[in-house]
Amino acid sequence: MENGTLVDEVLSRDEYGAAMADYVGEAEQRARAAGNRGPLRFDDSGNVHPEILEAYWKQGFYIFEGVVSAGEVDELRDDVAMMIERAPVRRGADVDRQGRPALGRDYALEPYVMIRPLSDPWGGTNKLGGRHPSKMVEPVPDADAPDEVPYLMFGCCQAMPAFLRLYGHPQILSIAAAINGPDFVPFNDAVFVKQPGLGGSVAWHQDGVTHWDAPNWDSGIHGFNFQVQLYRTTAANALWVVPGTHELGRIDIKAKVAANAGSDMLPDAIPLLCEAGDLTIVSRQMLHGSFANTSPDPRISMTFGFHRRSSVLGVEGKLTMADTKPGEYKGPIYDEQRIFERSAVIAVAIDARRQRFVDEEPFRYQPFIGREDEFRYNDETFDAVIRDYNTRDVSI
Ligand SMILES: O=C(O)CCC(=O)C(=O)O
Repeated sequence: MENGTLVDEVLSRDEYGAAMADYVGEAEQRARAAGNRGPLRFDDSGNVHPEILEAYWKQGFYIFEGVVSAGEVDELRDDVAMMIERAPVRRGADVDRQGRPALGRDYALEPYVMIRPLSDPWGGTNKLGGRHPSKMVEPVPDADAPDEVPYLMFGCCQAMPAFLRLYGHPQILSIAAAINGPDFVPFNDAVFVKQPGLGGSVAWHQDGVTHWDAPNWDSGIHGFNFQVQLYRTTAANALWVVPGTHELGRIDIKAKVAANAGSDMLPDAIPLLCEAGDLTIVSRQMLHGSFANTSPDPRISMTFGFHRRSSVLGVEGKLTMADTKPGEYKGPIYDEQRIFERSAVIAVAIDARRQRFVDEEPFRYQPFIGREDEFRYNDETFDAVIRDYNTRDVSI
């Protein structure tokens, strides 16, 4: 079968894989040519190497190889496996597949987004401010697939001790500081779950919804997202990006797909090919998305983002999961208190990590320097800072 418009076709898992094969093969070559990858390097003063920052700002993404150790990846895999197992059996259910209480029934926010296998829950909807205007191809899952599977899992710092420790990773936080300044502010976090033959697609989109028309708009104003990969990614299951699009302002994605004969296989996109333990950074202004995972390989992406303080302080939150038309949602104003409370998760995460990795030099997070003792990881701070922390996310 030739690559082309597949949106109206009913394709099995195998047929879809075959229809994507040429496109995927060519994109892999483009990905290898794009570079922008390698180990995290520092200059003589201990700052993230300027060549890396230059490469990030030029293309809007970077792949840091081997940032998270194999042992830590194993701990993360165990916690993610637990969270997947404890997912409600379907939307709204109180029990998991084995009839046990599903995880998170006592959380302020539902931690699971459940979807039909291989579906695209957001494309062509008003969800998340309508930022996914075009529907992806939805292949038909195998007959024995469950009715619903986890797509996204939230509340990671509360649900998974290994994730909380990852959130305090000194090298990862040093990249955040190099890009968004030492007083950087957290955005949100989630696990993108792309199980083999089941994982849904994420329609092409740009993340930011707030500052596109701002007089001080620039290519970094909506911040960035990190992803730590727990398994090797392939072109068939990876996150894809269109390099350089973080500099272009708001893109007419519908028109772009229409100009591509209606196909979601955008010609200039590349997959982010990683090994387990690699860390990717992607500007939230990049055009990015992912295809339904019809492949035999899992992708589990621990995803968490950061902003510049100036992009969020005094700014009204405009991003919501709810079904609202662009510009319709009125969120909270992010004042000093809100930002401090959400940032405290980083301070506690740094201490949780210090308690586990005793030989590692902890990251020094500027807004909490001198207040470290108030934010040690213990039962009290778990209740005060971590429990339901994602009700305080800073979403633009
Ligand atoms: O990992 C994916 O497939 C999608 C990630 C994404 O859309 C994001 O991080 O904003």
